[in-house]
This record gives sequence, structure tokens and C-alpha cells, in this order.
Amino acid sequence: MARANDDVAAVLQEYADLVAISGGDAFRVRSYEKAARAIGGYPADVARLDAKGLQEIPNVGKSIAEKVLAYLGTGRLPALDEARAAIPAGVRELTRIPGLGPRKALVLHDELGISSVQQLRDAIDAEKLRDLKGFGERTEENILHGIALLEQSGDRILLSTATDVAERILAELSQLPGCRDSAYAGSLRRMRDTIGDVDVLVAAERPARFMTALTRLPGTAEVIAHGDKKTSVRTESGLQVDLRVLPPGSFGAGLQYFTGSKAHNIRTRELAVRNGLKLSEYGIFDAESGDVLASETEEEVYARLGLPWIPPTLREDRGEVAAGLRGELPELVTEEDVRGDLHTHTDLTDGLAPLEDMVAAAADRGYAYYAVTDHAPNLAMQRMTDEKMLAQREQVRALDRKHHGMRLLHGTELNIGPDGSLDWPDDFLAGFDLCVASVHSHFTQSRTDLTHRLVRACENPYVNVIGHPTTRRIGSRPPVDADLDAVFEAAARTGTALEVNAHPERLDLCDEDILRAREYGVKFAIDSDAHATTHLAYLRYGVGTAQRGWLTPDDVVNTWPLTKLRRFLRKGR
Ligand code: DGT
Ligand code: CA
Ligand code: CA
Ligand code: ZN
Repeated sequence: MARANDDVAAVLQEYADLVAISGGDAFRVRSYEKAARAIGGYPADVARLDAKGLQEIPNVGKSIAEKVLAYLGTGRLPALDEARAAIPAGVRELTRIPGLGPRKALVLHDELGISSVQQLRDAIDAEKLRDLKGFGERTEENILHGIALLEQSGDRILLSTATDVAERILAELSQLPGCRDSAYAGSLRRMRDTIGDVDVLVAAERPARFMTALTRLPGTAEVIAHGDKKTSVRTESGLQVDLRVLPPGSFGAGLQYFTGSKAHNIRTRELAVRNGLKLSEYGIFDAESGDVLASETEEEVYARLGLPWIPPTLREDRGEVAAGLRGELPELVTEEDVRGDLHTHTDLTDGLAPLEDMVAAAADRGYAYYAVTDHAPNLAMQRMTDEKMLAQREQVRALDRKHHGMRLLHGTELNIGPDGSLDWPDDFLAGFDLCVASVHSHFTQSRTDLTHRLVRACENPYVNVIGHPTTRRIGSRPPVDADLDAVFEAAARTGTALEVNAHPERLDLCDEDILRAREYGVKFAIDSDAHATTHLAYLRYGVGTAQRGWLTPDDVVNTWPLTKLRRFLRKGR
């Protein structure tokens, strides 16, 4: 279903995890992790490469290339099967808990015989963990937090994964004869950060052909239900897809209904009832006569309710119906509004592509400006130095305006230290066109310390953007515990933008945080945080998240013309 690159990357990453769990060679673990990331971000399809082509991918040597080739040919990686068999399933289950690494999971298994999340919870309740070496009350707290997060996310999958699946299915179904219209609905159309199942709609007179086609698509692993109104399948990746075929005359009403959210639908139905109408998935009707008043397009359905068309990203019952009635819906920021990306990496640090390639890919997206922001020295494994940074600046200056006149900004992604200090002194920071600053370590500090840290970073006159402000990783790392209201206040006061990081595992700030930050007058930067040319396109997920936070172009500094952006970056210094 997914790109072969993602599939191979996942297999190599799992292998690396299993080697790590079993206490294997750290060098081996790192080399498989690096290869997994490189393949995941490689622009060419690995399924089409031979051994030589594979070895041209950074961090892929002869031995890994051979394993990848064998895997692509047979669908099996024997080393992975062996590793899976050698590690108790319970230990693997424990490592799914965000924040619980393989090393600790193995200690829990060996010392206390714990091999399930439930047993772990019981052991914590009985205060058994705190006596283990390397554990303490704070660890117990963090693990409980991780378990809660795991249960919350349940079987939901990332927005990006679901989008890929849905777009592929729509491409197939929309080609079939008799397809008058097609779309995806549900949480995917609303661009929630995680997706429970994918809802696909087709407008056609005769459903059978579409239902059968879905059950026979290459990525379909299991047919859950095969009917005339609805067919549900499970894909190889475990994702459920519901297909509904609607009569073309009621496609708009169906799309409105199945887009949801449920809470939004309840609100619109109430409004219908108050106006002597009845709203269903088939249309909007006169309650008394039963005559259908509108059903073909969403616009017509909303218009009958006295509403403008409401963008799907707003349909969460967060005041959008009332705002629509008042004629005060926001003019949401769109991907076309974004003039440049302000947080990106190259292979000078942990990016995969050289500067030239990243810049060319950015220019292909039609950007007016683009910032290169590689990691700063305190992220020690990136081995950054003053000399390397200054040499990169020369290269950036030389490439400026070389692609369709696109302007390049030379920046960096600083590390906000445990006390809020940064990697370089002010006089060195002054040489950058902009600085992003992010938390990359000490995630479990106290609330007071974390708040102080983020506020202090905002107060630094050279920090323009706080990168991925809560550091969450969806399904694997909880957001840091900080007083976000204090951070929002500081960001607004100091003219520091907060990032809407568009990486699909981050989407940080999230929609609800954005809504709150907006109340303080905070400005935002929607950034890809790209580590490969293919990642620049993640921006769409950041834009969706920003829309869910009701942001307009005025709120988002990288929709502004460069002169206005530069004024903002000066931060009054
Ligand atoms: P998900 O799949 O958990 O990420 O979230 P959704 O919003 O896609 O939910 P899903 O797939 O259960 O249903 C798709 C849409 O269909 C939902 O957003 C609204 C509509 N819908 C489903 N069940 C109901 C219901 O019982 N009442 C109303 N008013 N709408 C419903
Ligand atoms: Ca759904
Ligand atoms: Ca569904
Ligand atoms: Zn970054």
C-alpha cells in the first residue's frame, strides 16, 4: 500500500529496535537506523534499484543493500524473523509504551517477569519498580503517562499514512466507468492528526462495480463487509477503509454527513430542526411536506441552513456554526499562501540531501524564500562547528537567487538547554538571518523548569521561531509538561513565532494549542522540518493543522512577503 521505501524503512527500523532490545551491538543498531531513515527519505523508488543503485543511498552499504534486495524479492527478512523469535513478545509490547526504551523493558522482563502492559501497571501500583536500579518514582510517573498515551492513541494511524492510502484508492475508483464523483470524508477530510478509519465516497448510479473493485485492490488484505450501500476492507497495514456509493443526486448531502464530525453534524441538525427542516445523509428536507430542498452539493446544503460552506478543517463544533451564521468564518491559510519554509535541514547535519538538492526542490515548489536551518553544536552527535556553519553560509549566499530568484535565508536550529541557554553567544547568533530554537533533550524536567526554559528562549533577541514547541511524537512521546499559557504570553510579547511543525509524527503545536495561542496574539510559522527533499511536501499537513486552529494568512509569518518577514525577524533588536 505504502511506498516501497516506507515499507523497507519500517522493516529495517524494527530490526534495529529488536537488536537494541536484545542488548546487541550499538554500532549495528545505529547503522540500521541510519539506513532506515535514508531509505525512507530517498526520492527514488527503492523497488526499482539494483544492488549498485541501493548502495548509492547514503548510509546503505553492501550488506544492507543485499538484505534490502532479498526483502524486496521475497517479502521476508530472515534476520528480522530470527530477531522476532528471540525476543519475548511481552518485551516487544512493553517497548510500544512511549518513553519506555528497550533497555528498561528488558530489565522489567528479566528482573520482575513483566511481559504485558497490564502486569507493568500492577507492578507500578505495588510500587515494585522504584527499587530497581535505574528506576525511581519519576520513572514510574513517566511510564504511567506513557501507558495513558498508548491507550489514547489506540489503533489510530498517522494522517499522512491514511492520506496516502485514500489517495491511491480514489485514483483507482475514480477511473472506473460510471464514477460521477469521488472524495474521502471523515476525520481524514477534516485533517485530524490521527485517523481511526478512512471513509471513501463515490457518486454513481450502480454501486456493485466499485464495491467489488475495493475488495480486489492490491493493498486489500481482508474484506470485513461487502454490501450494496457500504463495503469495508482492511489494508495490509491494518487500516480499515469504508466505501459508500451514493446516488449522484445526493452526493453533497452524503459528503456533508460522512465528513462529520459527529459533533458538527449534531449542531447542523439542530439548526435544521429550528428552521422546520430535516437534515440527513440523503439531503435537506422540508419537515412538513418531506420535499427535498437540497442534496447535490455541500454548498447548497449549507446554504439551506443559512450558512456559508464551512471548510472541513473547522467542522469540530468549536463555534464554526455560530461564526458562519454571523458571517464571521475565518479566511483560512492555504498551502498556496505559504511563500517559504523556515525550518529545514541538509546533510551537513542529519538531513539526507545536500544543500543544492534541497534548494532546487524548494524552488520547484514555487517558494519565494527558503531558510536552511541545520542543527547547532549542542546536539553533540551532529558534530557542528563554527567553521562548518560559516562555510555553509558562503554556499547559501552563492546559491541565493540562482533558482527562479528564490531568496535564501541562512539560519540554524538551536538547542534550548536545560536552563534555557543556547548553543552560541549572541555575537555569533547575530550573523544568522533567522534562528529556530527547539527542545531536544531533558523532556521530563519539572513543569517549572520547562516553562522557564521555553520562556527564556522566547526572550532571547535572536530566537525567531520556537521549533516543535511541545516536542510530542504522536503515539510515541507525550508533549512536555510546561505552562503553555506562560509560553504563549512570552511568544506574543517578544515577537517570537511558534512553529506548527508539519512533520506528520509531530504536528506540533497541535490544533487545540494553536487555538489557545492565537488568543494571546501569537504569530506562527508552518514549517516542514524537512530532512529530505520528499519531506518538503509534508507542509500540507501543517497547513491542515493550522486551519484546524483557525489560522489566517495574517497569523502565519511565512505567508508574508519577504520584506515584512524580515522586519519580524529583526525582533526589534
Ligand atoms: P475516525 O474514523 O475515528 O478518525 O473519525 P471519523 O470522524 O471519520 O468517524 P467515523 O469514521 O466513525 O464516521 C465518519 C463520519 O460519519 C463522522 O465524522 C460523522 C458521521 N457519523 C458517523 N456516525 C454518526 C452518528 O452516529 N451520528 C452522526 N450525526 N454522524 C455520524
Ligand atoms: Ca473515519
Ligand atoms: Ca468510518
Ligand atoms: Zn529540525
